[in-house]
Amino acid sequence: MIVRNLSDANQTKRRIVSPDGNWESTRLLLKEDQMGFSFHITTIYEGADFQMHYQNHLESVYCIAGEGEVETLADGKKYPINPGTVYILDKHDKHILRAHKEMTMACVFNPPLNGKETHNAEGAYALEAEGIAE
Ligand code: 9YT
Repeated sequence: MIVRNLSDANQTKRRIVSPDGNWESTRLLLKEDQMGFSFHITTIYEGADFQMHYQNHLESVYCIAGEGEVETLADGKKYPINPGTVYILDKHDKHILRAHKEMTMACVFNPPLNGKETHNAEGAYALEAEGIAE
């Protein structure tokens, strides 16, 4: 069994701060754990408004706290996000995420992240990013 604690993980390389200033994420479970998915607790900072397109990954995002919206670019639909909302990018949907208030999200990625991923110009994560090992 694997047991980890968010406060402890925040003090390690599991915590990644996005260079674009929109979010930070602590990756509690990664590819090296060999579970077939990764699990992250992500903070989207208040006022963040940015586009993503996970061409290489499927992602589920559950809102624990905060308030915002997600917009799918293909059809222009906007969905409010509140605690209890989950959005599931089952079609590698290109989307915009907006945080009206700081949001705390639990995120699952398949395939799992390696650890150091941040978004490329298209808002995707590369499949072969660096891991967190020393
Ligand atoms: C909600 C979302 O997609 N945020 C991007 C960060 C991602 N969850 C990560 O890198 O951990």
